[in-house]
Amino acid sequence: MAELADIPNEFIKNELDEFVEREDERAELIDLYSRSAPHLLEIGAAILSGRNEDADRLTVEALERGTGALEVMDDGLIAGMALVGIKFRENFIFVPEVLACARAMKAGMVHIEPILSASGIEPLAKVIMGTVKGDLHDIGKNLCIMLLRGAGFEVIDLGVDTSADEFIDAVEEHGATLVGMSALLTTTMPNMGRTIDAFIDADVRDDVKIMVGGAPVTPEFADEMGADAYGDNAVECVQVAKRLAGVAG
Ligand code: B12
Repeated sequence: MAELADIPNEFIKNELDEFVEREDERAELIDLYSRSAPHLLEIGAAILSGRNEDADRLTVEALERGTGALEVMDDGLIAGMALVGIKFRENFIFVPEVLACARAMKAGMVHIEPILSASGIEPLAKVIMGTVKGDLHDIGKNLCIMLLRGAGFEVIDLGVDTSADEFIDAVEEHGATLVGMSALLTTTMPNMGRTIDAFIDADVRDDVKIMVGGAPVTPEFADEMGADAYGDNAVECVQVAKRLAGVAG
């Protein structure tokens, strides 16, 4: 089993040691960070300290030296955000700091997106993606969109705070066959169910397959709301979308 001393970045090591108290989270993060390459942990450290120019530069450098875009995203950008999430939850940092970290993450993601999205092939299916009404979190949704585009889906991004009517209108306007909803707050999760009910009331529920995700969402909750599928992360989102669209892989 990996130990704190195995993490090849002093700043990340100290932050983890100081701020992560839960044993399960400590073990999981120690494992993740000790496996990550030092140049990727530097990206994580830049995100954690909200240094967007460094996140930008280090991401470019990592890609230039041949590290795969997915690895840079998982072991650099998302890995940095994992510690941000814990510090925010435990009230060690507050909204302005989290926004600075999210901005740094976006500065890195700008370089990942075109690589993951590069595919000149006929779209597998059209997907409408949005964060539900009342919810402004979009980092996870945007990651899903990047990977969906990279896998060959055409994605129409409705952004955040999306009403049921906006989802339904977009499906009709674009002739989409898949809908993906994201929610990060327990208070906005029920809006996924309300949106599904609105699809039923508008008599268009059978025209689309609906997938849901976001940190507080569970497969059981997805089932109860009447969604067709749940995905735990961006990679699963693509797998689920392929399954719902009836395409191989
Ligand atoms: C960044 C962040 C913010 C930023 C958002 C910036 C942005 N542009 O998104 C800001 C500062 C604005 C913010 C605001 C708030 N936040 Co906030 N935020 C976070 C934080 C730290 C990280 C979220 C994140 O981006 N995670 C990283 C991404 C990659 O993960 P993800 O979103 O889960 O997405 C992955 C999967 O879930 C999945 N997925 C996501 N969507 C979908 C969709 C489909 C279809 C599929 C298949 C999969 C899928 O794939 C993604 C990629 O792998 C979380 C803490 C946490 N650990 O989650 C709190 C958190 C979500 N926020 C929280 C809170 C309370 C708030 C505020 C209410 C705070 C306040 N007092 O104002 C406001 C709410 C504003 C609003 N109306 O939405 C709470 C929610 C608690 C709860 N149980 O409801 C959390 C959990 C923090 C905590 N207290 O522990 N927040």
